[in-house]
Amino acid sequence: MGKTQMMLVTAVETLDEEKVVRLVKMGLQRGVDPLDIIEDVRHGMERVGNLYEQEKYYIADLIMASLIFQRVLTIIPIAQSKKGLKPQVVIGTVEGDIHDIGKNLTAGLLRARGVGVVDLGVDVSPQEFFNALQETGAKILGLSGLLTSSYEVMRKTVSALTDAGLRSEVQIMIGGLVNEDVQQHVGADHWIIDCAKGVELCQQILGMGVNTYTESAVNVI
Ligand code: B12
Repeated sequence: MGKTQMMLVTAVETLDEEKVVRLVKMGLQRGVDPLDIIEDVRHGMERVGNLYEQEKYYIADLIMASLIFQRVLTIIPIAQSKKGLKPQVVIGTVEGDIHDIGKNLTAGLLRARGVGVVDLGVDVSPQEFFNALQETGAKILGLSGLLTSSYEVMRKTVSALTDAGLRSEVQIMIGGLVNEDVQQHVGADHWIIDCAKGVELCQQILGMGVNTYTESAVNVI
């Protein structure tokens, strides 16, 4: 990791909002890929989470970290969504979980790349996911979750689709705090921790051309 990148990760970790903003702007001016900058900020948030786990930070610090992330997104807004897109992806944060920053980012990038998204929001039950897939005929389901307890809800959601005979018609990707073991447990097709890769995968599944994101998916102001 480069020195400036390291400084950004540390600025997020220490919740130094003004320094984060300065470093993000500096990165953009130097032509750093906006999605790489977002990845660094995510990395810093992971560290905030670790400090919370070690009881060195409190819930207020988690809230502060999410506010810093939202501020960063005002500096790096995702391009305007294209209008009238056919729903191709159903996405949501699973029941019991309200972490939505990564999910919102993914939905925004998908729309910016011309992929129609039905975003069910947070705390979404297996039944609600099932209903949305049936109503829209979307072929991709994106489940987001950052709590350990979310894995079981993801598994139940996949089971509900299997029981209803819908599983083979839908590609399921999970995102958030996930890994291959979680994917296996849940019975999903893919696991993603970098939304840019998730968007690329959706485009591939849907048979769309894949371009670089920085050129058209993200507007820098
Ligand atoms: C910010 C934050 C919060 C904020 C969330 C604000 C919001 N609107 O989302 C608030 C303060 C509300 C919060 C609350 C809680 N939190 Co919290 N939180 C975090 C923190 C620090 C950062 C999460 C984040 O936004 N990261 C930045 C985004 C961009 O990253 P991301 O979500 O991973 O998304 C990326 C990818 O995963 C991907 N992606 C995400 N979703 C999807 C979906 C698809 C389909 C695809 C393709 C890709 C994709 O795209 C993104 C960009 O690449 C994490 C620490 C961590 N390690 O992540 C803890 C963390 C997740 N929280 C934790 C905890 C314990 C809680 C609370 C229980 C605390 C409490 N005692 O109340 C509550 C739970 C509330 C609930 N019921 O959900 C724990 C979970 C531990 C566990 N194993 O279960 C963590 C890991 C902290 C820790 N290390 O202890 N939290």
